[in-house]
Amino acid sequence: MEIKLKKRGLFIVIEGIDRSGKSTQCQKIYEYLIKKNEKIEQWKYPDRNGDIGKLIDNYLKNQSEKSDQAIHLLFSADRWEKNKLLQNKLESGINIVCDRYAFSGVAYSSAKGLDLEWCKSTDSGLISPDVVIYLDLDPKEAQNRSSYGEERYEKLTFQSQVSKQFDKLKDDLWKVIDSNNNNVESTFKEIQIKIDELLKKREEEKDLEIKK
Ligand code: NYM
Ligand code: MG
Repeated sequence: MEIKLKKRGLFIVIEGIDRSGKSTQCQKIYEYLIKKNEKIEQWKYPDRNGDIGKLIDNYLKNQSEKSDQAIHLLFSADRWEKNKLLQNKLESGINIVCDRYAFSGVAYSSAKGLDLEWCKSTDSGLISPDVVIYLDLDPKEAQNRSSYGEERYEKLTFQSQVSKQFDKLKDDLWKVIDSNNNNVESTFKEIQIKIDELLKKREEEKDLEIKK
């Protein structure tokens, strides 16, 4: 009998409007999993260091113009470029915590008026996350946070529209966390519960695999 251990890493995606605290929570998750002796990497989209990411970075900093469709496709291409690598990492047991993913792609582009289904279609077939942790923040509250307004998209009316589009994407995979209180620790506590649950589930699946 061949014993095949199912040891796929968890793919944890963090989503939210700008300034909702995603990067801080990604770092907290990273540190938490390191403490648990898990293999873990932090990823972020857009990947501003890559070839495609550089084009996106220029656009976000208002140093270049692109049509809404073209920039949507670039964001999507940025994810496709790393999809195989992501798959390999997960299959080798590395957990990935990712700051934004295709949900941002759909929410931001459709907030401009592009067709929601078209926006979704360009990411169709990418690896699905195990959970989408959505940091829910009132766009008015986001305005008061540091560095707000430096990049394209960081305007109240647009962020409110993005928030409405995110609402349309929520499903059973999502864990929505109210982060209006701006309390890093209490927000993380809720995330931790979800992560513990996923780790436990994965262990149980592994046990099942061994018994088969
Ligand atoms: N963004 C991000 C998109 O419009 N589409 C996407 O697919 C992704 C991943 O880029 N305002 C937007 C959301 C942000 C901006 O992200 C850059 P960040 O996390 O602020 O660096
Ligand atoms: Mg931002």
